[in-house]
Amino acid sequence: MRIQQLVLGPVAFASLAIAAPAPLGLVVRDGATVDDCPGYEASNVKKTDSSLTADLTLAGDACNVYTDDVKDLKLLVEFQSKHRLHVKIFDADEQVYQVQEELVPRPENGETPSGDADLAFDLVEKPFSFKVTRKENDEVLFDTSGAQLIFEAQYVRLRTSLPKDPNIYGLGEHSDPFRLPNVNYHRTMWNSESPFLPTNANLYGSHPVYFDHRGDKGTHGVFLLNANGMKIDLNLTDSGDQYLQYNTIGGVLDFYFLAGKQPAEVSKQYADTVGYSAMFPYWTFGFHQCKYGYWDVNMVAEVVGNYSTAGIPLEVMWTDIDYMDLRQDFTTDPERFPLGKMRELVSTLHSRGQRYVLILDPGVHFKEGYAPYEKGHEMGVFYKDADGSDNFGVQWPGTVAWPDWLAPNTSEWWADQIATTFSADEGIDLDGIWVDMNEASNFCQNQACNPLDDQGNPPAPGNAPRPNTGRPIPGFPADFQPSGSKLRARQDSDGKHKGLPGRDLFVSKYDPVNHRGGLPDYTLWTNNTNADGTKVYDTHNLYGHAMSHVTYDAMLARRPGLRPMVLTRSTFAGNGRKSTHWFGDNESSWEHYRLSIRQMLAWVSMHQMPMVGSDVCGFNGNADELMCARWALLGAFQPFYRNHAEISAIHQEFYQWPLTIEAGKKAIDTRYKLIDYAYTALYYQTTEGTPMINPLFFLYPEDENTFGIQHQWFYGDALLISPVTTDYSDSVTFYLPEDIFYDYWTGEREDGKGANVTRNGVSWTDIPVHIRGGTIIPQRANSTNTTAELRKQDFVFLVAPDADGKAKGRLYIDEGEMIEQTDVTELDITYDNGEITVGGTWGYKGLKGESITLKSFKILGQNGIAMGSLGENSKLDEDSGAVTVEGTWSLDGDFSTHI
Ligand SMILES: *[C@@H]1O[C@H](CO)[C@@H](O)[C@H](O)[C@H]1NC(C)=O
Ligand SMILES: *[C@@H]1O[C@H](CO)[C@@H](O)[C@H](O)[C@H]1NC(C)=O
Ligand SMILES: *[C@@H]1O[C@H](CO)[C@@H](O)[C@H](O)[C@H]1NC(C)=O
Ligand SMILES: *[C@@H]1O[C@H](CO)[C@@H](O)[C@H](O)[C@H]1NC(C)=O
Ligand SMILES: *[C@@H]1O[C@H](CO)[C@@H](O)[C@H](O)[C@H]1NC(C)=O
Ligand SMILES: *[C@@H]1O[C@H](CO)[C@@H](O)[C@H](O)[C@H]1NC(C)=O
Ligand SMILES: *[C@@H]1O[C@H](CO)[C@@H](O)[C@H](O)[C@H]1NC(C)=O
Ligand SMILES: CC(=O)N[C@H]1CO[C@H](CO)[C@@H](O)[C@@H]1O
Repeated sequence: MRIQQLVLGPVAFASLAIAAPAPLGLVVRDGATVDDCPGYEASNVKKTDSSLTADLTLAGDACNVYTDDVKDLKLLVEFQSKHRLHVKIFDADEQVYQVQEELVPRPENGETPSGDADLAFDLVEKPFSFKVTRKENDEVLFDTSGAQLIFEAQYVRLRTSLPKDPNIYGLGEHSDPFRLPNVNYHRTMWNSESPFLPTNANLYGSHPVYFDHRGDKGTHGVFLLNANGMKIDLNLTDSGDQYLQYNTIGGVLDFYFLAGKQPAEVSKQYADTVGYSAMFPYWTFGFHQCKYGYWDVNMVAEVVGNYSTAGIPLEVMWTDIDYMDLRQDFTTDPERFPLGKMRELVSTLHSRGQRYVLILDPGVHFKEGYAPYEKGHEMGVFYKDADGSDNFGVQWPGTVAWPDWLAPNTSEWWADQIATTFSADEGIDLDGIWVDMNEASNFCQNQACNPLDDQGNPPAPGNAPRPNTGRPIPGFPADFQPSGSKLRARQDSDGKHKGLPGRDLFVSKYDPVNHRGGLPDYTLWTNNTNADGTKVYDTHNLYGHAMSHVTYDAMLARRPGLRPMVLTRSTFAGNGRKSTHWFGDNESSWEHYRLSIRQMLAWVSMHQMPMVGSDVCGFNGNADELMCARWALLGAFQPFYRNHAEISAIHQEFYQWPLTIEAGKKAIDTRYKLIDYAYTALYYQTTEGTPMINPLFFLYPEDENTFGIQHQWFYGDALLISPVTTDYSDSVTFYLPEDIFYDYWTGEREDGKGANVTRNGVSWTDIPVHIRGGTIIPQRANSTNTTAELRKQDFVFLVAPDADGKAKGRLYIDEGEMIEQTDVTELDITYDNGEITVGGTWGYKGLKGESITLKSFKILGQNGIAMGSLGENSKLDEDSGAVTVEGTWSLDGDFSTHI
């Protein structure tokens, strides 16, 4: 085995330390700048009914500013559907990197006759430029004539002009305003571990798609399918003209223009392009708890027990890297998290209707006798240095080898590890997997650091203060009780850290402004070669995307037929097809409480990743009672709802403070009653692309007051959430569009005037929520301790009529966990001035005590209705103006009724 030659020590270190900067093969013309670049000339233009092709030739002397200009390019234009225009500019020799189809499958070309398309494509031959126009109103959406196209080996530039003060959104992942700044603003795409989510910096993922909203002139989307490092500028020219400019360090220009013209139609068209989100299990809507630093399996059990004792429903318990033996994937710490007791923990959770999720990191500990490494090495799954030895970096366990997710054996090797370690019969029967550190994050800054020297970050030593485990843990077996078997103190090995002197080796001459430093800094080296011959220089931004998708497949292989739940930190466009995401390592601050709203808006509505959320109450630093109470309510109306904190932070489980107990109970109670509503919204996002979280302008696209709103959102399309966003305040000023609304908590009607409304005295356990008139919200009558219990509760339908006395809603019910669903119920519920009609497909019959019974309708806004006009089962509540119609309707066939 090769690892025999890679013993720790000075010999291996020397061979790494003398590495020289990679030659870039530059032929730079002295003093040339981008302004000297000649652009291209189009010739040989050929058109068909639904396409156009042309040759592009460098239109003068090469400028070779950053690397050599590519002389011959090709242009391909396809009218792929009525709404989607594909424009691709690539090298004639087709040597330049293009994103692998297996990582981002391409949409089908429907070969729509150009005459039927919403968008027009116009070409100027010399100097080459093109224009995309919305035919209906002649609105120019994209026009590249303002600057020459530059296409070099390691620099590609394309600029489009934009209208003044445009409304541009998307281009994640970032922590910047939802509506992006237009002047002197840049967005770097280079996936990197980014603790504390700095602003104006590249974060963990790359989603090069933007939405351009032009009010009544429509909304369109522009997706650049390019995974290379890049910097996108939004700025003004010297003469004050607005532009957006792409600067990539490689790859081709592969554009998809999405016509809209409603905002949610762009979302759908983007899903048609990069893929629809996976459907996630019903239980993923439950409340999740995690903390780095849960010392041992008893402490994990105690957290679960403490939630029960406090009467706060906990659906999913998580464990961070604490559970591993010396931070190694696919192991359990024999003293603190012994396998036998872990199995008992999981079976206890399962018997109570709860779930368990564990973390995995990509870096595989390089250690003799460690089977996952030895097996992976034998199967050739790791990146290799030029001399054929494994390439190393440093993650939590110390020296690690990096899996190449594109190598032929990697999926099988990873799936085998998962199947064995997480086997239901002999391992830890977990329900979901969390993949972290997959940018990939490398604790070695650069090649000056010797990864073989790093001994990793072992858990705190056995004599460190540890929680008293002498307390009874309610709901857990004898083994977990004071009289049960004791856990031994961990037997520590000596740990030591190496300093990281700085030295860049791989520099791209065009600087895309990575906030972590040079391209290969703190990450897997960019000179690695993937099994398919492509370079990590080009595929860096796809690493976490590939890992999470391989993990999804492994989870599916482990439990065929069940929808996998995979949470990933690093992502690329289209990642939602298989994964969920949290917003990374934020901090326990009001600023990050607010930030979570605008991030959620972009992820769900623009990046097609619906199952997302932030670490509730914040990850780094100490939360406090007031902020955590507000955050408990804020998180309850975001799709993924997990409280998570860092090891050195104080405990912030909801049961820690009186106000968070109260806020947590209320938040979870409300969230659970609404789970079927949210699950229905998720289902339609996965099938129709309509976002389950709506920015305000999605529903009021012509109301300019909504364009910049980033502290309010629609949960589904009916519930407007307007949290208090000022630090330690009990007052909130929020916007109510000109429409009919009802207060969710009191049922009272509150008409929006297209103006701000201020609410004072919002208690720490309260959050303003409004129902938009014209909607019907299916709810469960009672909340419960788990989502499994919830499914046994009856339904109630909440009707919020619009100005015409009408409303509609949908309800989707299935079994909750299987990928293939055969017996599903899909209802259209309509209300029209007293008449209620429920119809649709009636497949779901209810399993093991699950309810498909509807107990009541509640119709809001009926103040002043004549009592005599009400049926015998109807009652008016004079205070709120709600009429309740009681009854027993089985949701197994069409029916109608009246109030
Ligand atoms: C924006 O334009 C100004 C003026 O030309 C320039 O100084 C600045 O560097 C530009 N910013 C970006 C991000 O391109
Ligand atoms: C669980 O609750 C007990 C009793 O209040 C407390 O002493 C203990 O610290 C709690 N444990 C955890 C892990 O929060
Ligand atoms: C929830 O309630 C059910 C029914 O009472 C019970 O069987 C289950 O153990 C409870 N689960 C939790 C997590 O409390
Ligand atoms: C895949 O693994 C097998 C052993 O299971 C090995 O013989 C084969 O060489 C590996 N393939 C590659 C490309 O390394
Ligand atoms: C990448 O660079 C390192 C350091 O210079 C070198 O040791 C390694 O062999 C290179 N990898 C490849 C695949 O060339
Ligand atoms: C509402 O208030 C916000 C912030 O206080 C302000 O930026 C916005 O312009 C106001 N909107 C309207 C319609 O007055
Ligand atoms: C809700 O729970 C209460 C008691 O907890 C019970 O009496 C009632 O029947 C439940 N309602 C439904 C619709 O299940
Ligand atoms: C960007 C930022 O605010 N970073 C801060 C996050 O919180 C930690 C402590 O929790 C500070 O040290 C950082 O400065």
